[in-house]
Amino acid sequence: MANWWKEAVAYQIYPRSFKDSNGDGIGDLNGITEKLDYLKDLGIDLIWICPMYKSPNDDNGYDISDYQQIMAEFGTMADFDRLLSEVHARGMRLIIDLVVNHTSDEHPWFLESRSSRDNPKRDWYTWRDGKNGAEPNNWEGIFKGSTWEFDPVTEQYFLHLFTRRQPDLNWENHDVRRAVYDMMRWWLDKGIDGFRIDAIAHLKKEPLLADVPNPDKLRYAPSMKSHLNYDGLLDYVDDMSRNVLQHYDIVTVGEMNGLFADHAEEWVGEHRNRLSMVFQFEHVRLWEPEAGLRPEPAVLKKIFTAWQEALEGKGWNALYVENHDLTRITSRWGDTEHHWRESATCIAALYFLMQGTPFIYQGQEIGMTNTRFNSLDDFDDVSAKNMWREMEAQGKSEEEIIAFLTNTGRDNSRTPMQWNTWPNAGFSEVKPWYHVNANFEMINVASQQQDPDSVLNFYRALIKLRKQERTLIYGRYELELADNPQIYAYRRVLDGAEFVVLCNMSSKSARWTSDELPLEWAQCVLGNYPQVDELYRLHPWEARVYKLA
Ligand code: TEU
Ligand code: CA
Repeated sequence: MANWWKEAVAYQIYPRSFKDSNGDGIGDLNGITEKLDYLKDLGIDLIWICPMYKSPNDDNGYDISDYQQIMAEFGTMADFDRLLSEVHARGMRLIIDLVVNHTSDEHPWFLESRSSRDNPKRDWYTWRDGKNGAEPNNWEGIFKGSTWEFDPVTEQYFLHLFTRRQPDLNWENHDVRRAVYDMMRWWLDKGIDGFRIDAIAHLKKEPLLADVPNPDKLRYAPSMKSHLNYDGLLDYVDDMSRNVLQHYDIVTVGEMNGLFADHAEEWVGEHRNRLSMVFQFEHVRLWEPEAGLRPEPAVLKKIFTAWQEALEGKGWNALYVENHDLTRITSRWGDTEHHWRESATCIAALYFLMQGTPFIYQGQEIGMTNTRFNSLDDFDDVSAKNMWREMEAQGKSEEEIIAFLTNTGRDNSRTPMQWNTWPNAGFSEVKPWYHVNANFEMINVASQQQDPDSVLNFYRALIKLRKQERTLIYGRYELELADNPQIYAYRRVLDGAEFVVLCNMSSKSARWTSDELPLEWAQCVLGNYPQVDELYRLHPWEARVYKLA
């Protein structure tokens, strides 16, 4: 079924690092408004902004202390209303981050809950007695350490899957859900166009909160089995859908780690009335815990093809390769040393033209790369700092820790947006809250606007092509050259129209034969090399798109 959000190209904004409008070094809502023409001109239809709510910023806004106020550093509610109406005035749409697995420990709900054991909101969070003078169970949190924090006021522990300043809401409690739904309606009635639902995979916890198996005798053991996509989670989604989502023409994207293609239809199947799309994690967690390794094309083929086939005619994919929790894709999958431009554009063609709604993370469209860290002081992210402590306790050297976090750290994608060659990359007139990547004079929007062969102009061309060709939106996906070890190729087919996308995912040239996949030069409608010579050979990281019929 056709839908506006299926035809949209989406762009994710991390407000703190996008554009500072008032010279305090921190990105803000008015900064986003200033750049709407840039986004419109790029071809963006849908904008997702990461949390802009009131927050003590323990986890950069993912710890919310008031869902109905704007973080002072980002501006005011009037600024938000203006942003929303300026987005709509340009024919674009805006979705916001719904962070309801947890609140900040400064949220009034939590302040009440912690105040006494018999407070009416006590049960809005999960409180338990300790066990033998220690935590109620042995769960390790997502950001390391225990998932429990002792609170001296009432001498019990509260549950937090993320930082100790992000206590988990108790979704079993109906009053919690009602309060969340009221808040959601408040935003929807304001006119926002939907939600990206944060950490939705973790809302449901194993009911007994029992210890997890701990064969290695760790102090705290990996606990995902007890709260990642746990049995019964879909009941919460149905409840939210019945009470809120179904009553609006909106788009929803659930952040769904722990979901695999074989169950994807249950989440986004059109007749299920649950979510529009999910951000699945299979292609971004390939190499855990040995982060930083490049996946073999064969592995990517397997994952993407499974998702494409699972949802064909049934539901819709969210396509993405970057976000604020991941390292930069050109550093991760590409070759920034020898083929920066080619690998940035090749990866773009690869994921962008599959069936689904493509999301671009700020800076991805200019091929921004990972940054450099020289010491612990260079890291800002709370999860990096926790990881540092953990690795230090394991006896790892400073060098090893820096190397690990350089390859995995979330700070890589949180450096300020590189707008031009001015001081601070044009992000701010003053020293930004976080360092600018040293390569901003080479990689920035202004320079790439001028250059017809830039990464930015390649994205522009991809977006334009997708908008012109229904086949590239709704067409069926078919894997081609399945056994080629370097080339990822696929076909898109719709009512007799056909496209082929070919991507050499390696730094060596790659061949195929006309028997395997016959093509003609005249059919080539887009490529990332200015000059191409051999029809059946691709240069390193070359990508081509062919229109067959
Ligand atoms: O990330 C949560 C998230 O990625 C988990 O759902 C995932 O299972 C986990 O990271 C596995 O390693 C979201 C936000 O994107 C992130 O920025 C926040 O820090 C986090 O939630 C807490 O709100
Ligand atoms: Ca500012």
